[in-house]
Amino acid sequence: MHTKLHATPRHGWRPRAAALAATAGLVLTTFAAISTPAQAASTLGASAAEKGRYYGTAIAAGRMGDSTYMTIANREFNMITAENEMKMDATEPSQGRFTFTNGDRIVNWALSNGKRVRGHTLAWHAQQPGWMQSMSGSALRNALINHVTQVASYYRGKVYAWDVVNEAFADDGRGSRRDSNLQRTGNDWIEAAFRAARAADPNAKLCYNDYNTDNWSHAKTQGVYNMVKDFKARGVPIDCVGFQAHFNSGNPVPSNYHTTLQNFADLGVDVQITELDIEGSGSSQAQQYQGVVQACLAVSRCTGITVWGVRDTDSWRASGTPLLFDGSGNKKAAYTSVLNALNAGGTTTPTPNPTNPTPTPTPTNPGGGSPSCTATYSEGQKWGDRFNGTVTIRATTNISSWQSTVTVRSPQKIIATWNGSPTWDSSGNVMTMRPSGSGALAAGQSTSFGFTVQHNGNWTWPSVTCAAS
Ligand code: 9MR
Repeated sequence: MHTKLHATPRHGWRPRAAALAATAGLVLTTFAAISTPAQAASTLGASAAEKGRYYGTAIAAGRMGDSTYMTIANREFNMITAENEMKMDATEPSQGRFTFTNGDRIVNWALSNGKRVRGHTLAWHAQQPGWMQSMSGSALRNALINHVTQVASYYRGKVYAWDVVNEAFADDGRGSRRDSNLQRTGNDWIEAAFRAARAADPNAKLCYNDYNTDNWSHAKTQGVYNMVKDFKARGVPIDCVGFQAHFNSGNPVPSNYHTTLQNFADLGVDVQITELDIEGSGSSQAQQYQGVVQACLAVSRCTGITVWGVRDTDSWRASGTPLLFDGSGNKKAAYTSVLNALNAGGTTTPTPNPTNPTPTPTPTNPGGGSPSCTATYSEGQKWGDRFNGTVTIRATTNISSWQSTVTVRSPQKIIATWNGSPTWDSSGNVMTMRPSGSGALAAGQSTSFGFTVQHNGNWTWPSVTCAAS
């Protein structure tokens, strides 16, 4: 029905309204169906948001002039990682001199398009600036802590989650730490980096991020698990674990992925798939991509999935065609399987919420012939830290457009939206939602949009209003 509405040529309101009114019975039935939770979203980000999650990609600053790339990135993804621009060599090329130009290009584009940002990465044995590679001992430890502090402070308030430490475990089959100049400063270098990051940006989620940690039976997975368990036991600030998830035929998506994600989540951390790519093609690739979505949706603390690039040709492993769009920007079978798996939804455990009031429609412009509409809030899925809501906009007269305000109570925060174009007031508590296409509705017709609220302990429902023109 949305397509039909939007596709109608815009030449005057009356013929259009008459035509819509003539099919009012059909229209009402269709909209009733749309407002059920089974509504199929048409982009990865929107569909993931309906499940209280995100679907993201990595962006390279050097490709931001490519309009095909940017159009896909903007349309499909609602979480953004800088592929290289926020790493240590990029942000502190000489000691004490910080450069954020390219990181800022990506972060500002993401935030101004309503997307969130994963920061990648504050501490890593690779992609260190030359000056750091040759350092050791307490001088290196101090330089590391200063780097973490400066970069996390600079981006304070703009980053949803930081990969504080990247790839600190070895592939030695023993689950031990990787040797590196950072490791040689002392085994506590990882927790020191996490504490510095927490002090610099108390609201960012702090993640440990690694690869080859997807299979529960691998020693490396166990090594990371034991570190996270120890951190939680000793109060080291860690909020999440990132699974890079670089797969190929020699290292396929493990059948126990769900077990791995759930076991980590049970330690009291969020889990995220942070750099997903799967080499291959056709249905075998598509099935593996589907399996990753299903594993994440089955774990309520799996908060989102990021693919490591947009088109196959943008990938660090381009020859393995590991992504969701081909080199021309066409959707691959893998894309369709991801979208279908997201739309098929996941099972989550609702949290009891006894204090909610009964929803009351908010009439505006009651009576008279002036344009009017109502906004009705209904609750959606709930998770430990967040809940979804839907607002149904119903036209009480013929209207050519509408706008709706959604007010949340601090410390609540709206972290994702779908099926509308949001703007925000300066407090961040009041969102004004406008239709993303035509807002025209005939009297009695309705449409809906949705959003995710990170509740931070406050489960109060948002208040909603509607204004029509
Ligand atoms: O995709 C990144 C590529 O452009 C860089 O050349 C490479 C350099 O190390 O890093 C790639 O991204 C890596 C990520 O930062 C950490 N996990 C592995 C990724 C693929 O190498």
